[in-house]
Amino acid sequence: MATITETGPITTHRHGDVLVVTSNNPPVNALGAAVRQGLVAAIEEAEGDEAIKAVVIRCEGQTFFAGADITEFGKPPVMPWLPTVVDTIENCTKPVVAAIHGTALGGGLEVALASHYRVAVPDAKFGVPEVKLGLLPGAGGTQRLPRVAGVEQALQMTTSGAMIGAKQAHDMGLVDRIVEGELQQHAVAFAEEVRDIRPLPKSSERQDKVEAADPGVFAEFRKANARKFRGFEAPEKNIQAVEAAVAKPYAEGVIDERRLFMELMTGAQARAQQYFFFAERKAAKIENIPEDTQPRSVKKVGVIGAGTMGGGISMNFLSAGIPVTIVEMTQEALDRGTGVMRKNYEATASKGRMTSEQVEKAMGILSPTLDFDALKDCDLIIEAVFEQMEIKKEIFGRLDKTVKKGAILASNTSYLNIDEIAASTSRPEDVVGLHFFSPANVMKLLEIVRGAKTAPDVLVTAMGLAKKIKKVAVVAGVCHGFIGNRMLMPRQVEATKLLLEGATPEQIDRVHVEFGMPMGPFQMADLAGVDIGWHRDPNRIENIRDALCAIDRWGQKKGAGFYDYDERRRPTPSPVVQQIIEDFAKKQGVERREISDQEIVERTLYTMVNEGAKILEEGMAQRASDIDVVWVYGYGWPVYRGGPMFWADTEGLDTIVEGLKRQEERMGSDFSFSKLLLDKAERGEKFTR
Ligand code: T1G
Repeated sequence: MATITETGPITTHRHGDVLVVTSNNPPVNALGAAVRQGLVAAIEEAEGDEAIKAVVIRCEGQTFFAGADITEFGKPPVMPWLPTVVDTIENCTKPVVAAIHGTALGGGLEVALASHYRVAVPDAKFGVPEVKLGLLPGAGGTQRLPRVAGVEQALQMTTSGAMIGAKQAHDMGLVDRIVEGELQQHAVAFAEEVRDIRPLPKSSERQDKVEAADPGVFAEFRKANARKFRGFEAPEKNIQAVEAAVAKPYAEGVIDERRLFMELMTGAQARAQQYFFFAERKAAKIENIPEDTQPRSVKKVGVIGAGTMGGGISMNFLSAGIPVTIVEMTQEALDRGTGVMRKNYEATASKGRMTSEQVEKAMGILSPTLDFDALKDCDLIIEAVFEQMEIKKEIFGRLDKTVKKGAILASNTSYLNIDEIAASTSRPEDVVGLHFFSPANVMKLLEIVRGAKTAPDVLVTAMGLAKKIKKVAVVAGVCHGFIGNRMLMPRQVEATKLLLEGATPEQIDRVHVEFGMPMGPFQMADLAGVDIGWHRDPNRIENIRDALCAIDRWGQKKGAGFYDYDERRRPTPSPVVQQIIEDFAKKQGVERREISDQEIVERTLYTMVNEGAKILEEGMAQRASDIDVVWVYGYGWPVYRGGPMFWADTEGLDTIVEGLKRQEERMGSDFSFSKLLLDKAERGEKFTR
């Protein structure tokens, strides 16, 4: 099998009368300029040699093309651009077969769609995740996908960016054949089968599925997804591009696609979401540890505490196939905890996101026990008990005496000092914080809290485990609240003071929701529980929160908190709460006044940026983009704004400083400027560019 040509990452081999075109462009065969040039050269070679009767396009390494090369974005385009490449493939006069393994994503799926046929291995995945980058498939994907897979599937895939499996792809007509075993061999055999079939099946010319589309599908789809797409620009433009595929022939529709793509590509949201794509991956890199640090082996996990957090944490490991020994103090607490875990799994299964076998498999590797010593051979133990330092120190002291050497001892504490906890053991180098966010089996964020003595391999192990349990992990330093909750504090302090000064819970929440947050500070308090951290003494009323808790207004779970709730938990402003606020303001002699939305932004969002700058200057986060990853994944910061620090750069740090200066007097001693923020603003620098 002689190598006929090599154009950069693309090589071609002759197999009989089939030309096999191979891309070898690690790590994910991104469709960079050299790959695009090589693909066009390969098609020209096929056209120019009448001995070649068919073409197979395949990739070496982990995956078929995973999309355009995102690192090229924002740089001057290098020809040929992808639309030209895909049209060259489709216009080849000989059948082109795409041989797919791994993840055919974005431009990769567009290359496959432009090919006349597609064969795939059973575990191949397909998707058009451009919407996650604030874009749309810009190389004919919005025009070919509806023609091949149908309009509804195209709408789902382009606006969610979610991957689908090979079977689903085959059932919708996206894949012609699923092949077991040697993919290249099967693809060549398939090419031999179809080599003389004419006319060639061109996706861009298929009209049956777009003509069959129900005209009302677009309005229904928009209505059904309005909440999910709120604030985002890309989903709507994906829908418009698919609408063009229905309304117009390919040659015209693709012009609409190009226009819509450029509108997105040049917009702020795409820049923010592309920044975030790399920010998320950069968070996995741990600074100041030896490059070759190896992870410890973790085959068995122990969890102490079967409450909401302990149960949720356990589920993450069980779902990844890692056995968990869960310890409680009483049989009743243990049974309740494991019962909740099973109920959560069954709820997931009822939504079709898990099979009942998977539920039994997960629950089957859970070992509930009252015996603390059962933890002794665990490789990682995560303490998830009451947020009280003395209790945690006592537990870590017991762990130190009980568990094998080399085990990692982790606390799920959300505020407390990991170094102090570590000091209650003889092995502080094995102690780390693993701060999960509630509900722990759902929220993707994990803060890995690096103690002063935490060993490098403990951090590397934690980071590797995070990926295995599908979490996005960020390394945080030891300070009160680490990264996320620490930035939450100035927001909560100022939001509460604004209530006394004249704002209402619904005004403050509205400002945050309009900004793009899923909910505002008071809606969040009602959801999480107004009573979290309350001293539980109804006679001790020192602030608005005490006053609400004292009359059982603990939030949604009590049907009342900062808001009143109906039986379907729909919130309405509460005159009782308003009266409590006004009484408090009077008692404290606070002069109430009209509060502008802008003041709310400056005192709750700008102060978060200031706190983020302090976290950076104290070395409590490795980089500004890590702070953004925490807030997008931990609190729902709108990813189309990139995260607090990226957003601050977009606003301009001088604007942030000016706003804070306007509010400095009102904020009083609760506020002090970050020196780093002032210096960067002064020098016209940014945090994230
Ligand atoms: N371009 C450049 N680099 C990429 C890349 C891409 N498309 N995808 C991944 N990488 C890098 C990534 O930064 C990391 O680098 C390494 O590869 C491993 O990635 C016209 C315009 C494919 C599922 O959005 O979803 O096509 O940190 O850690 O967990 O319509 O990467 O090692 O230096 O994520 O195994 C559309 C994005 C582009 C796919 C693999 N495609 N990538 O996951 O590895 S836009 C995407 C992924 C487009 C056209 C439009 C995942 C993956 P480093 P990783 P992984």
